[in-house]
Amino acid sequence: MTLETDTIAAIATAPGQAAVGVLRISGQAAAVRLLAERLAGGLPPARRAVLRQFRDGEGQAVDEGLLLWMPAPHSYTGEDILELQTHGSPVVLALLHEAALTAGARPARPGEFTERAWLNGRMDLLQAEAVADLIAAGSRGAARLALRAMGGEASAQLQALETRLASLRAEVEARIDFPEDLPEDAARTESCPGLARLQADVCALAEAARRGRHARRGLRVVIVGPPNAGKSLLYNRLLGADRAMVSPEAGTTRDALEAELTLAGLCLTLCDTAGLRDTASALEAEGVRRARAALETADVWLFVSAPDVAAEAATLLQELRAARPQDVLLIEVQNKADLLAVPAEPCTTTPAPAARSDQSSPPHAADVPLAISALHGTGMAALEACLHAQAAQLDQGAIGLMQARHASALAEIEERLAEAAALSAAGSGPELAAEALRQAATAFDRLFGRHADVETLLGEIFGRFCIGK
Ligand SMILES: Nc1nc2c(ncn2[C@@H]2O[C@H](COP(=O)(O)OP(=O)(O)OP(=O)(O)O)[C@@H](O)[C@H]2O)c(=O)[nH]1
Ligand SMILES: [Mg+2]
Repeated sequence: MTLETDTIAAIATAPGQAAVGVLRISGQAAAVRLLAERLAGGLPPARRAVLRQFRDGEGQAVDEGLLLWMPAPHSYTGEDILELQTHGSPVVLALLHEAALTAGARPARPGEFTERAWLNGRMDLLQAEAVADLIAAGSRGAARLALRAMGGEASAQLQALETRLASLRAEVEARIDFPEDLPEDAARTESCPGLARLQADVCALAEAARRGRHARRGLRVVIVGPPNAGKSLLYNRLLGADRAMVSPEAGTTRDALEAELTLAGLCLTLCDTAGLRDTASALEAEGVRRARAALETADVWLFVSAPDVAAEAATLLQELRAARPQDVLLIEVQNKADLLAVPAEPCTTTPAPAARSDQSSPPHAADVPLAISALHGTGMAALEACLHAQAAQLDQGAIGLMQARHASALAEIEERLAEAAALSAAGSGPELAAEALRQAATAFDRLFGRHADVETLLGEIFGRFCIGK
């Protein structure tokens, strides 16, 4: 990948009228100096905002505003950067952008400023991706994670693991090259205690990355249960809006409805589904199919039962408990508490699982179902607190490795390390284990964009950015 050194220009602020607009230019010193002369009467002192008149391509004044010059190498891109802060008029910005192009710049591609920052060593690829994650963050948690990743937290943790893998590889390669220098039992890789520890730490990082992806997209909560349990009314109640149809007729909901919800700064996607049952109606059966598909993408199954559908609910709950994947949380609520003769117990919030990676204790939120009434709104605060606690729990221990490519690289590393461990445990000799470890190292290279077909990857990564970033 070679660095283009031509001058790029872009309107860095969002389209439309605004208080302020920014035209950003990056390039070599001489070219940027020339552009500063044409557009703003010359360079200002470095890193100091000065008030200037801005001129279009014909030398006509079009606005006045602040001019900033950040000389290389201490700038965002590592090149000279010029920023014109204008009034946020799309016309003014377009005229100045055009003037910059006439004076020798070319329009920047999406993410090209950040791409140059990476190429100039101002940040690594993971930090560059975190810039896009910060811009796209939909919740406080996701923004915080992205900021930490921009500061290099995720990169540092990965680099530490990569260094440990490198010394492990050196040890295993030595067993191939100099077997005679080693004690007999040392010819087996399993006598590398570092391998098991590395496996455990990669596994922990993959779990933290999974939590990071959750924080990025927010918790996905799918409301599920038998027909007529009050799922749609609960959906409406949680959203505070009359979105889903509610009726006493069983089998009302067919499509899976979806809406975003923010609970005290935590972003959730809430999904209402058709009641699960065997049915002769082709239309309702399609609804059931969609409901089951929605369950597959959920982080939380919010199971709703009610006294008037207790028998169906009990059978269904058994089925769901057995089918629930390890990393999906099941929250059980008993709706229509108002129908019970005895007033509902105060709602029990269920402690969220201590850690999802704890294989021995699968997360299961409720031993006692939360008693609620979607009709009267009782128990809602406890249910919201339960969802909130669960989402906050997921944010804890998360790391800003939020892209699908991070997950697949980490999975590949886990797989290769496991392969190396299995091979050595089987006494296969160090050659095969060395090859598995080499493949794990290649996955690290891919994470940092050091592999041969990096161009395609960069196209994918930076193509997702805004223009001007
Ligand atoms: N008394 C009482 N009735 C409720 C409560 N929640 C829902 N209902 C009633 O139960 C009936 C079914 O409610 P829905 O929300 O349509 O039930 P659903 O689970 O979405 O049903 P399907 O879409 O058919 O699967 C409606 O008549 C609601 O008014 C509640 O808390 N108390
Ligand atoms: Mg419904």
